[in-house]
Amino acid sequence: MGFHKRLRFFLVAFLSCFCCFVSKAVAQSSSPFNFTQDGFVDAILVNIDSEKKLDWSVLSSDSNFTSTVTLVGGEDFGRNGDHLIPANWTSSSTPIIGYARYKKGTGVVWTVLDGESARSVTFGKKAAYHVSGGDYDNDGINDMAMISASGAATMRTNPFSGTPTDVNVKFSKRHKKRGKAFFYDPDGNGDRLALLVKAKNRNHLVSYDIAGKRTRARFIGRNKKAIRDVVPIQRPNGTDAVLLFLNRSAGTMNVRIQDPDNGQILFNKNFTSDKTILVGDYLDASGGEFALRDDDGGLTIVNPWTDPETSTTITNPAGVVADHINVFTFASTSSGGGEGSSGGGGSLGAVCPSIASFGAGRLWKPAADAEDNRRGKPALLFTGGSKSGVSSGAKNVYASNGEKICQLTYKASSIPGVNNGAAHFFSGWVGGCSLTAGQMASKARQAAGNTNVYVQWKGSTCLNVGDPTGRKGSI
Ligand SMILES: [Ca+2]
Ligand SMILES: [Ca+2]
Ligand SMILES: [Ca+2]
Ligand SMILES: [Ca+2]
Repeated sequence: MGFHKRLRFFLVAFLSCFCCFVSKAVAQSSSPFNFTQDGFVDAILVNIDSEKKLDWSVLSSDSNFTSTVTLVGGEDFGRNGDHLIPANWTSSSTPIIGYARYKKGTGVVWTVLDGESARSVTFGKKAAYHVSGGDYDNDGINDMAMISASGAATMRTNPFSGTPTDVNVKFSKRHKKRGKAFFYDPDGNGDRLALLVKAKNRNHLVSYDIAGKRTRARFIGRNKKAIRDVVPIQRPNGTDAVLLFLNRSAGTMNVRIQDPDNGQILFNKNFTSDKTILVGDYLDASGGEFALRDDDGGLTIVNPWTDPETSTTITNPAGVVADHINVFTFASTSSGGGEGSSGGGGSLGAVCPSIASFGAGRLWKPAADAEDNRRGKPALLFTGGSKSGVSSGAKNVYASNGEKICQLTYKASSIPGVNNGAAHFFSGWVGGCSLTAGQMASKARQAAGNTNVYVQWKGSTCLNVGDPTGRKGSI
């Protein structure tokens, strides 16, 4: 009897889960990352296994993101710390997975899984912005782009299919330094490689098309707060608007969508979830949607094109959810915005203008007790007032000379309320440096002659960890 009861419970839970989602119409348009051929983007799911390797799958759009589809070759493809570059690399209708990794003496190596074999292309310098997800020549196949520290930029079409072609353009060095790289398609003629440049009064949007034609628009509004991400989002008419993901105070994020021609604000809302943002055509409603990863690990997909906007929540996907748009850099030190200035030492004061000690609500654990790659590696936890205002961006760990030696990345808790609802950052999570405390200490000694390290906290304040192999603070 007990067995039957349990079975029925599962069945009811399963059905009620299914009922709350809208049914999908037939495919309307081609999608940039659609494994299940239903016309809608699937969410990419990555897990790090105990050997630090990446296991890939997708949350399929045709199951309303409730079921996981395993990918052929998706087991152990890439490793912790790699940047994800899943895209239509070889055909406009078949997305494949891939990753980018910096290799000393070689450059940035982009590797994709073409059928059963991995293929690699070297493209881009360490300090450049690397942009994956754009299609500049509008053939439906993903292209590579990079903007180097000098502002010199290259769009490479057909890197893994046909004959690669490079188109070189030049942004100003100042724009590269102050800008966020992305791409967008304003008119259906292909993506433009773009920088959204923060300025005192108005932001500037500077972009190049594949023919090398430059456009520049002034944007309504300015942002005192840091711009976390800039991504394209498809409007109901099929062309792209520009979505800005902005830091606000106390764990609040602002999502703003603007018309790329004149900066007109099309959508503007604050969200208390301050986590990752994904963009894609996930739902049947026309135009693209954006998705936010919540505190409790759930994923909320928001359709910004209805008034008021509508949203759908997906419960706790088991892994890191990603989309096909990725802008990344391998620069080893970071300036104020946490993005891409070129390498070199500097001083601790440049990266940590103010320094605090570990007090209540802040905890440095030298060895996390998680089951996966996080195990035995440092974890950083914040609760209460020490947690408020802490962004979910990666937290850099610096040696005492200001050299970045590691980064910890945020992981939403799979068990709400664990450790008093603490925000967790790990060395061994996706995008983290994966060093143990002992390795961190020896890296700090190499850099600065002592084992003391400092970790970013909130705003421009860092916490003095001291020797990373010891436990600091309490929650
Ligand atoms: Ca799909
Ligand atoms: Ca594995
Ligand atoms: Ca292309
Ligand atoms: Ca849609």
